[in-house]
Amino acid sequence: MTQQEPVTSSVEDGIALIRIANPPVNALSAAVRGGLKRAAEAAAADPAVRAIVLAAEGKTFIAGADISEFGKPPVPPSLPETIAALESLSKPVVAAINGAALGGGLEVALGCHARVAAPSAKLGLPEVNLGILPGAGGTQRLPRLIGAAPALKIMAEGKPISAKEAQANGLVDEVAEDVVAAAKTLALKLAGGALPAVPKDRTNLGAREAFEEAAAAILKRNPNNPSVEACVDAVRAAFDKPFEEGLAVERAHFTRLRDDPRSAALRHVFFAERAAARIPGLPKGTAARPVQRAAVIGAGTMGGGIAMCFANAGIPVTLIETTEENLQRGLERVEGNYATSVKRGSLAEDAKAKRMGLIEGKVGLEAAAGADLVVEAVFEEMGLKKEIFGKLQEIAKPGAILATNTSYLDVDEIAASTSRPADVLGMHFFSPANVMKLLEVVRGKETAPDALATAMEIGRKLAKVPVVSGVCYGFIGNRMLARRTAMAERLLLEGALPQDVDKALTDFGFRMGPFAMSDLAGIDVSWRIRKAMNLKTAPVADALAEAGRFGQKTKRGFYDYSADGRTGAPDPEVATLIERISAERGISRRAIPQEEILQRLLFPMINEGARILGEGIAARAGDIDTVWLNGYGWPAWTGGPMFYADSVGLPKIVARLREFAAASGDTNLEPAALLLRLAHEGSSFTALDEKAAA
Ligand code: TC6
Repeated sequence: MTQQEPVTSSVEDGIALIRIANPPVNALSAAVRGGLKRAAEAAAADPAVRAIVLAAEGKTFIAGADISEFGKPPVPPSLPETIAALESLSKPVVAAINGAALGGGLEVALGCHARVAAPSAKLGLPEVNLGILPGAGGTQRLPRLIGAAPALKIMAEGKPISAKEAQANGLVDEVAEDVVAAAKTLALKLAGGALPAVPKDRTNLGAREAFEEAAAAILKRNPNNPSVEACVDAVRAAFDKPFEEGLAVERAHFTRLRDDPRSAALRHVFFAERAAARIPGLPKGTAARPVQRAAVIGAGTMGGGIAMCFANAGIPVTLIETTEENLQRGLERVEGNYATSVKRGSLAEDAKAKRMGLIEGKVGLEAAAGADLVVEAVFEEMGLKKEIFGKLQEIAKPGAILATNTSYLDVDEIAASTSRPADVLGMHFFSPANVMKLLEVVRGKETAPDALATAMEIGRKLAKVPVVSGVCYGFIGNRMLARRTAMAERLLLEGALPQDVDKALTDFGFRMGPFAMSDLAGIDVSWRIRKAMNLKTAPVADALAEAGRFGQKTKRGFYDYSADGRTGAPDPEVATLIERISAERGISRRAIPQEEILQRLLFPMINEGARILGEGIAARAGDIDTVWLNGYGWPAWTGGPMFYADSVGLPKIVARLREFAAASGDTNLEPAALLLRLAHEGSSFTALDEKAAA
């Protein structure tokens, strides 16, 4: 089979129609760049060509540079050279933007003389999300086209704008359903006249003060973000330097950032998230079951949040409770959450009404009968869950998916309480469910392939990042978290204070440390669970809870919140309490260096991640990273726990774990078999994933 040329060109009625066809998203691979440059040169040389239209096949215009080429030796022509070839043509080039024009894709369109976009098209410069900045003229052309302040906003936020917005700010000249036809008409109109290229001077930049004001606000919102800082610097160069010199400033930032390990980590994040959507072992062509209507059992904080996810995605949902009173309380909480969004300006009043209209409250399990997907979100109590699933086998439609939102419990045991275990799986949302992006989809041993495919597809429809996990206590995320939690307590007993432990993690890049998090969630929640299970694993947290220090809600927990109810201050009383518990246990306290604290918190989690991978609970190391990045606030520019482990070096982690295990006598800290093997072979988690994908 001959491979289709990624760029083709045909001439008709004086117009050269250059088409890009490089599925799935028309990324600007070396072959596309080469094809574009040759097509531009051929159009320039052909006397029959009066104008050029640049179009693309599929639903995307161009998704940008081919990210998989970063980190490999560059292949000419470069993207700036390719764009220069289009821009320097003496015949008009019009971009027909049929779908997303992102990054280098928008930069190609900016190198054209005019742009027509479909109403559904999205235009953006999302490079900051990959730790870089636009590197093919975007930082110089966009400000000169629409003004420096609005251009900086687009590139620093990394969020695409709609065709309508792009027309309003002058980025596109026309919005049309049939972009190719409209672009042809426009191209012929421009032929023979002066070409409306992006001005190379300061005409359109706007007021310098407005730019500096916008830049200061953006830098404040994005502290220590090298990509955003580079965007500001490059756009500022548009005021201070001629066009070509501005391009050089941009290029220098681009190559520096592209070669920074933080950008490599963010590229890993991009591909890991997409790889997580592929389910190993799923028969080819497995189709998802249709889901027209959902039901959520339990209108607590979690159940209400899950119902909101369905309503936000336009899927009607029945929210089910046992009593009218509980139901009303749940519905009021949902309404209150939407009202807060309206007040903040992130949701229109009519959109709120529409979403509330999609949520129907009902008392009694029978109301689940109409749903294609039922999500149970009641207390973490096996008996209760089994009872519900037992009843659902009669109530739910044949073929309806029966999902549990359990965070820890055995999905196989729950599935065994029904006569239809093939329909059962876990859909583990994270709190607050309407905000957090992670969805762990738990595959039971009997779960049918199409049930799994359905949960993954629905997850994406709910704007979540779904990751498949096998069945084990705590699944991927909470199982690893348990290692960190246990170690955090141990560090307190050995000499650290809550603020020392939290600081190690916030300095690493987490928004919050484990103790500040505990105070926010409520220390009493896990205390009650430990009491019920007769666990003595967290003596400090238990002592605080017993003293009525439940965290922010009682103004005291690991920290003192008496100042404003939200800002935690270190509390000498807590230090005294911890010192007392250490003394009672005969532990002589010592000052623990920050680096040791960090390693003792992170390395046991990585070790548990290796076990999870070794047991096949997670299919890829990248899946584990995706879980931690989207559900637990792991800093993206380190790539997630397993990618970070590779960057630290697996032999170093093995050596430190052995030291921790020897010092504590805790066999859990002994390096996992898979970690040992990879370290011994000089391999890495990344290499393991690559081998599995090949
Ligand atoms: C840049 O342009 C810098 C320029 C300066 C140079 C000097 N490259 O997301 P999906 C793959 S930086 C390579 O699931 P959707 C993706 O991995 C770039 N591959 O689809 C997946 O592959 P798989 C700036 C890419 O419909 C498949 O395409 N641009 C690229 O939900 C489908 O992807 C961006 O950051 C790429 N650029 O969303 C935009 N893009 O099937 C990145 C996608 O083997 N892309 N793939 O797993 C996106 O935001 C989205 O893909 C989308 C389509 C909105 C275009």
